[in-house]
Amino acid sequence: MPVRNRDIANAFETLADLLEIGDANPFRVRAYRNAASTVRDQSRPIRDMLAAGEDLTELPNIGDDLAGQIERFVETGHLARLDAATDKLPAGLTALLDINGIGPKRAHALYEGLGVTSVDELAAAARDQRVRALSGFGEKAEQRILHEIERQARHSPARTLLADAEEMAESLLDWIRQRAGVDKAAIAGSYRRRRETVGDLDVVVTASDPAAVSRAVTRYEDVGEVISSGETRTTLRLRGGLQVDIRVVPARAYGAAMHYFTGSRDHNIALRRRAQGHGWKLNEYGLFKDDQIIAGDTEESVYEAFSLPWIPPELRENRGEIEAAEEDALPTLIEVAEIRGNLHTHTTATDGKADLEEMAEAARDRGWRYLGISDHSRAVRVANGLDADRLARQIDEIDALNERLDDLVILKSCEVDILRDGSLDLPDSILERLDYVMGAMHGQLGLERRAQTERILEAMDHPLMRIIAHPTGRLIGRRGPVALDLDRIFEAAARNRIALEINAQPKRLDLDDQNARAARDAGVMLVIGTDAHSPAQLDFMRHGVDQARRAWLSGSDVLNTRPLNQLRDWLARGRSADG
Ligand code: DGT
Ligand code: CA
Ligand code: CA
Repeated sequence: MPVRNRDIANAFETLADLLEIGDANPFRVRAYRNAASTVRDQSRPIRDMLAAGEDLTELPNIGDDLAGQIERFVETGHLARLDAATDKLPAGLTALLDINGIGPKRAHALYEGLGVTSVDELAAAARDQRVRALSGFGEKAEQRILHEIERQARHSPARTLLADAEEMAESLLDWIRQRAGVDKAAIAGSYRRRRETVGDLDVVVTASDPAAVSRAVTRYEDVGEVISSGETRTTLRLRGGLQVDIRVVPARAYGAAMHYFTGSRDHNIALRRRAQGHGWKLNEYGLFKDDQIIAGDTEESVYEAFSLPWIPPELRENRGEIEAAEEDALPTLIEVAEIRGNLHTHTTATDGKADLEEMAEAARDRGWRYLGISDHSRAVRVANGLDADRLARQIDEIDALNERLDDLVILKSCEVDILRDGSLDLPDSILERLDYVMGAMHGQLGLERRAQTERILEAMDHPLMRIIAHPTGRLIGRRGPVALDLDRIFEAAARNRIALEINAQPKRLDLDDQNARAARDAGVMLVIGTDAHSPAQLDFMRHGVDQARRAWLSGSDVLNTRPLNQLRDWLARGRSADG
């Protein structure tokens, strides 16, 4: 199995965690974390770079020693330092660090004092009241740990972020397509509907010899476990843990199978009910009338039998799509190619990995005409947020850079923190010099609903406010949305003409599909921002577009599909009189 960038980055991160738990030198720990993020941000496979004889020490954060370690890792599939570290401390300990309130010191104490090596063991120890006896813990800490473990279990059912599933899914699909006798292969299920997380992958295949393909897939290089295998259906678990259902179907049923396994279940049930109304039967083998197949080779044929146009998978959630199709009122969904720029990015001035020029070049490479630089403000200390002086310097730098650029315009912004009372983290005197102000909350996310809502509403009353970034603050699988009265937020956004973001980071996708749709229906302008902290993350745009499509949005509903002059008009118009 070739070593992927993700494997290298994960190994370095695990190593850094273990070193930290073992109380190693913080600079060493930092060095591994930085190396992990460098590797993760490469758009090309490191193994290809090595094969091409490229020098890894030219990458940021990679010195001779790390380059050597990576090279041996790619050759042997092992990171020797990680093997050595796991001889001393069990790798399972690193999962303890994901629990709020447990840092490296506590993880070490739990291991030394109680022999805890995993989250499950920690939960058991806490339930048996063994944790409170450890020095530095006590009864309160024990209860909080148990509470956090349970809370996390609720927020992270075993689902995989769509973006994390993608590389595994596409590699598997490519491989299946290359098997002898395979005609068609595609991924259906929630993956095709572009849900933000997937429970498993559902692969539909047509082939001349189904049994041979079903046997072959069990030998795919990334298989961790064969859960079941039959002539036409195979269930696998990939090494990363993701489960895959592979079904080989007859060519004449391919469309019906794609339709059935794309789901959603609720969409299928609604369509099946229509079939019953006609006295037909709809299932994964086709659409039948008196046991005669009347449609099923293509998805279009299935919809056409109901006199419906083909419905994009992103809409198939039984949220009104069948009715809309019937009235010929399906939206023309936004596409990545319509995106003309990006209004949410970071640079090395705060916690980004690339400087202004590098980000500008990367934006131009993506065919964009404008790039908004929106570094953090001072309240976000961990990100080295900007104060007014540093922001002023960045403004001058951007002005100078814009003089030299001719096919891209850098827009000046700031992701200014919305403080607890709804005031902004920087004075108006500096905010006035920006092309637009983007507000966001990073602290005090636990306020109760009324206070949290008032806080944002106050910020939205600021005359310079133009965009609210990641409005609910949720992190998928980790942290739920803050308590907010979104109806009031939408009403204020529509009234004050403030755009709400669909943040394109795969773990945020905030607003989510249903909230973004409700916002649009309330008259709110949406904006898709990558929140990119590196050039590679500019490619997150497509994840935001996926979420926007699930929200039924067209290009015209999204601010950053506009040409620059229209965007400038929109930003400048603010809440002035005319529409
Ligand atoms: P997931 O995997 O949890 O992210 O979500 P899906 O939608 O991929 O669900 P999955 O993998 O359980 O099943 C794939 C599709 O198969 C599902 O979207 C619709 C179809 N399907 C599964 N079970 C049923 C069922 O009981 N009735 C109907 N009508 N369709 C089903
Ligand atoms: Ca699935
Ligand atoms: Ca499935």
